Amino acid sequence: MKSPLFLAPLALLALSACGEANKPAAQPSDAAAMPDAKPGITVADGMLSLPVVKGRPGAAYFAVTNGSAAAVTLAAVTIDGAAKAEMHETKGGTMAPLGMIELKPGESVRFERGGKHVMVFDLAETVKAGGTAEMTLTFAGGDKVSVPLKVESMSGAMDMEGHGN
Ligand SMILES: [Cu+2]
Repeated sequence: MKSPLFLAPLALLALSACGEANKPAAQPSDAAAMPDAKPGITVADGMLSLPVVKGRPGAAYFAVTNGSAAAVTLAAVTIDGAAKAEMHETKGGTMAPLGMIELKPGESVRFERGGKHVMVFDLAETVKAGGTAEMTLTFAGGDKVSVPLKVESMSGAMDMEGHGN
């Protein structure tokens, strides 16, 4: 005669015993479970260059500096409003995907036109010149750093990343 429903009233009791039971979305443990912002990492000159032709990829540029005492590894880049972002490097007029990038203590890496860059695919209509888009750098181990990118339109002459599309 055991009913599986027997446990349900107990669970409700346990919840309301916590006191302010009216805020189910804000558990204190959620904040503790979030990845910490990577300490000592700074990002400067963040910029998102919109594609000249709608539907083609844009490119993001920034400089990241490891001000911590340990080497860090930049594993991935994501940008709000973009379906996908990839780290690339242009060399001799052609472009190749970049793997993870290690930064030793004190080291900076600059993503810039004609060099390392982040290719940004399928940008949403909401990403407009004059606005901002949030970029998140994810490091090996799961730490993240988010910064706003200044969104700018790219002049045709500067569309030189060599992707041939
Ligand atoms: Cu590229």
